[in-house]
Amino acid sequence: MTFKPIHWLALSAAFIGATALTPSSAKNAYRIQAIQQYSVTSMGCIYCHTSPSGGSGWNAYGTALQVIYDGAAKRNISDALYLVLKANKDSDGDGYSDTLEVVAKTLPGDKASKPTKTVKALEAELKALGGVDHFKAKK
Ligand SMILES: [Ca+2]
Repeated sequence: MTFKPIHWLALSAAFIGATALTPSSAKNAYRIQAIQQYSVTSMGCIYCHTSPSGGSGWNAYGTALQVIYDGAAKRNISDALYLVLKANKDSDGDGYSDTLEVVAKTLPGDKASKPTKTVKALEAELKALGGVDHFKAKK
């Protein structure tokens, strides 16, 4: 069996095209990082987006994350995922900070999703984890 150069080039181009980082696989990389860093078992697009299928609409938490990620320093996603929590904001205005929502495994960008525990109880859980630094990327 011999390779004809022209076919080999076409095959290589097809392979490169299939494995190049597409926008959706880049987003999945962000999601995989967030799942690990926030200690959740799964994370839907709705965590950051306004639609369960993702797309260009961002909820309040997704917008806050984007602002940090795209900030002057152009951070990596793991630093941005930590810094957005360290900012100690309540992005969706439901009375629970984004960090406490991550502890409670509710959605920090959706006002309709909020913890059933009290702020005080969640603050105690966060303290037991070692504070917001618990959500820093493990290097
Ligand atoms: Ca919420």
